[in-house]
Amino acid sequence: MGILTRLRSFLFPDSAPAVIGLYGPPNAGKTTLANCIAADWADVSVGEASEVPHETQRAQRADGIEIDHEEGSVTVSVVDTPGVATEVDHAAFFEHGLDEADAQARARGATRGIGESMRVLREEVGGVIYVLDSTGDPRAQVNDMLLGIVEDQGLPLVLVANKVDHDDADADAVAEAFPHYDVVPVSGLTGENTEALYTAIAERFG
Ligand SMILES: Nc1nc2c(ncn2[C@@H]2O[C@H](COP(=O)(O)OP(=O)(O)OP(=O)(O)O)[C@@H](O)[C@H]2O)c(=O)[nH]1
Ligand SMILES: [Mg+2]
Repeated sequence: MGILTRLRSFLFPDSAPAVIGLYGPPNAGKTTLANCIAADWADVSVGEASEVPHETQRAQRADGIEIDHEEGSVTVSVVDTPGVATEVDHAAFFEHGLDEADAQARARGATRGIGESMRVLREEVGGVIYVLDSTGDPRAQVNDMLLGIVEDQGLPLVLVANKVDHDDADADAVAEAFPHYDVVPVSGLTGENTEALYTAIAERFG
């Protein structure tokens, strides 16, 4: 965090850095995108990504992410949250090579994680980046309860159509499914189009 930003936060606590939560279904690429943002601006890592769903089981936060944009700079904290799903079936982990005990443990951790994601949404975040996998059905990936809390709390939201580097990606389908939201197509893996995300972060959360 820059000296001026710190001084401003000290003198004007209301202008304390925004806390942005990355939300979305398991495997949408939240942790990969959080790592991309944190590496671009603070040279830190947020967490481990994995092709096995429900890898993130605790909210993990990076503070002092100072993002430069045309008008100046904005400092935010980024919270990578556990994937939110309506149900967690431990048998789904067998295809990833987990045995019964490991699958049960991962499912328990995933369920706890969903509770933590919701708590953080209610108590800690001031803005949301909702991350969808643009290779899948957009509507099926959105959790109505989560979106309801976002709307009830009046939180600003940016919808990310992630994984646009993938051959099966269809970012237009995400924009068509959610015409009332700002949709930013990106790849957290390759960094493609992240400048547009940084502009959206500055405009919506700055
Ligand atoms: N092609 C492609 N793959 C991606 C991208 N982002 C993430 N992935 C892959 O998608 C899988 C899931 O990534 P994560 O970042 O762990 O996803 P997550 O949303 O944090 O998942 P949970 O923690 O389980 O909720 C991993 O295999 C990543 O390498 C992307 O932009 N493009
Ligand atoms: Mg994760």
